[in-house]
Amino acid sequence: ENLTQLKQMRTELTRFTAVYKFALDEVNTKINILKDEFSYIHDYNPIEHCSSRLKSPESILKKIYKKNIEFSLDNIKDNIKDIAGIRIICSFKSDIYALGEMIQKQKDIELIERKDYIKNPKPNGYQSLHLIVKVPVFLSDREEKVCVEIQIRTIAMDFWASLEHKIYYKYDKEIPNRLANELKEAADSAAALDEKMEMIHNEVKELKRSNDQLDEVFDVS
Ligand code: 0O2
Repeated sequence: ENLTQLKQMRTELTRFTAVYKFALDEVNTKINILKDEFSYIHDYNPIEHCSSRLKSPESILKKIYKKNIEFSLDNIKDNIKDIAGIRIICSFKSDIYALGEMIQKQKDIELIERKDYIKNPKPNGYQSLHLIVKVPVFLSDREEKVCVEIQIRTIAMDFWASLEHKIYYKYDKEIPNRLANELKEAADSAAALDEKMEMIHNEVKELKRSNDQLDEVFDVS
């Protein structure tokens, strides 16, 4: 009796984490299709690169503990939305929103939450677009809707967030005020850099367009 129960628990736990891996694979495929389609069909690819990760059991437990939630698979499912996480690094801010829309519009994707930390950066300066979505995963005997967190940001935003993450942990979650201000200033510089690069990109795009038009005129005459 006990052995059967134990076996069942083990199967449940394995299945619990496995579905997040499947969901991650599904969303990764979606992103790769978009990326490949952009490189085959359009002459511009907005995706610089992407990465994905499954939250480790230790991190899940830590988060459950921090949020003061009682341990159960259902509680984990309902409260930890970033067990499966994907990060997409885009070239420009406008690409972030365009890509976010493309993902949201897909029929089998259900948008659960959208946090725009670009329009409303966190007080420390953190910028990113976060989408929490649910995707259907088809198993041998059932279909499960699984949460995936998608973070979309530019290279500059990612540069800042990666280093901030390191510094934050290095200082054991307590940064002196002066450094916090400097960190915020660095985030503002990153945002200014993004704006400048996008402006240059748009101007060159416009130049190319008028050059192409000129070429067309000469071809006709
Ligand atoms: P890790 O190590 O990346 O997994 P939640 O805590 O997720 O239940 P919350 O706080 O409303 O709810 O979620 P939010 O704000 O959308 O943030 C979730 C994730 O965004 C974090 O996951 C980080 O990856 C990233 N993030 C949010 N704020 C910051 C920040 O100030 N600096 C950096 N570098 N990353 C940030 P985890 O689980 O906290 O961390």
